[in-house]
Amino acid sequence: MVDRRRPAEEGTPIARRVMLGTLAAGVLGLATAPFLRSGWDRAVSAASANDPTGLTGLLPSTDGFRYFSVAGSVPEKTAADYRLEIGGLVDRPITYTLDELRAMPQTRVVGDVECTDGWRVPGTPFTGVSLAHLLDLAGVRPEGKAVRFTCFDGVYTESLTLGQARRSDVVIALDMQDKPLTHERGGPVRLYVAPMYFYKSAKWLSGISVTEQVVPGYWEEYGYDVDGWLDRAA
Ligand SMILES: Nc1nc2c(c(=O)[nH]1)N[C@H]1C(S)=C(S)[C@@H](COP(=O)(O)O)O[C@H]1N2
Ligand SMILES: [Mo]
Repeated sequence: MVDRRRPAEEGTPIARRVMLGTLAAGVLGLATAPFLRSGWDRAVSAASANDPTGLTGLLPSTDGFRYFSVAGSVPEKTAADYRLEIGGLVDRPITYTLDELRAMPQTRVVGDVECTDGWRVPGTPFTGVSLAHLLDLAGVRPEGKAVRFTCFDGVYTESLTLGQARRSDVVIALDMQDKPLTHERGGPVRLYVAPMYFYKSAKWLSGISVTEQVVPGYWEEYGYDVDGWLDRAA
């Protein structure tokens, strides 16, 4: 089901700009006091986790990332209860545990992270299983032309054409910056599509389904480009 509410964090650009300006003043002060940073990060995480409006998506964290979630609260998944389901137009549907994904060959992709809102974290390493490898194991049927991603937040979805999904810089990431993905960053498993805007990189990934054609994802229902290339000339 597509949730047609317009989430506050990307829906009100003017209010957002004003609030960011206000917050920036406070953050600049903290930047010179490193011992305070972890306290700030904790406060931001706690506020984000409890905020049903999504407005705390506006709060910057000190590593350059901002927390985004179109869902008000997202359950945390551990290695014990995490599952990734692969199905749709494949010969061998399968469900993986986190340990099984960790035991597979790992690919490290270093790319820029860039949100359409303008914030950017250059040269960020993501490590995990190449999506092409998972698709090969499942055996894409001839009529399969695209891939649809679903998330255990119960709301967000994304999509890629099969050609995009098979690129070597698209990874089912378990680590970011060489550390296990935190819940805040979409762990234990998120998609990372290095050549595209970060909205393509679905957090809290729970399902990969091969489809006959591209099914527009959550933001794409609001007009975002299905082909979210960072280089607009591409
Ligand atoms: N499940 C889920 N994935 C998501 C989103 C979301 O709201 N829910 N937001 C997208 C957008 S617009 C961005 S910029 C990044 C933000 O990732 P971050 O919270 O780790 O910074 O996640 C993308 N993937
Ligand atoms: Mo974004």
